[in-house]
Amino acid sequence: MKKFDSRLYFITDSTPFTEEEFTYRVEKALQGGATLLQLREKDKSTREYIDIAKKIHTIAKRYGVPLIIDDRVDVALAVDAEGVHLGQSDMRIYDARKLMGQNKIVGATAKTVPQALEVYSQGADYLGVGAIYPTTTKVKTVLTSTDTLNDICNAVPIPVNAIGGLNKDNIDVLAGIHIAGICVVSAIMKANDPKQAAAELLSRAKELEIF
Ligand code: TZP
Ligand code: MG
Repeated sequence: MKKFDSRLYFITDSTPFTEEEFTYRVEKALQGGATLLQLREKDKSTREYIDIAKKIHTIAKRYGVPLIIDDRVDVALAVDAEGVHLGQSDMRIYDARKLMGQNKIVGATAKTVPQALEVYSQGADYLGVGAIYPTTTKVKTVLTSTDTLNDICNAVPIPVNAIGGLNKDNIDVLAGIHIAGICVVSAIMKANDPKQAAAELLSRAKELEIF
């Protein structure tokens, strides 16, 4: 069984940055303590996605942090990333597992208990659940209540991460829910100091005994 630490799962958004600024910010987030990294590209060609994934993978390996590729099993396989993350309209978890094999991480988005049970039964290794708060990150999503998040945590035996609009000043709502970690984009990506932002998120989560 592959092991991974999803306490501070940093999901990227390269949109407003030059490649140099983007890779610099990702590296700073890793220095700040991000435990899991997802490369999330929505507008790049396949070739561009693979090229940036190779660069980000090289950086992530230096910090011993697994790289998860959003949406695309082919890109994940092309760069030998540690895993893939799939939403409700992406490739089915069952099919992705066949392609990725047992040793790679296959994550899934779930917004309801039935969705969580379904992707778990198909072989998902972890779940991303949200959006807990409204988000400014480019995403088609609806809000998921903390009650539903709690129900999902109790329904499946795999790690569950909360996502959506989370930052150090609002994660207190997650206290008492048995999540494995939090996923953030903006709180780190748009921070003046991504290293400090990552470190503060971790220390606030520890202070609140969220995980
Ligand atoms: N899925 C649900 S909310 C979200 C995704 C990808 C975006 C989270 O971004 P942010 O900036 O942390 O709100
Ligand atoms: Mg997707």
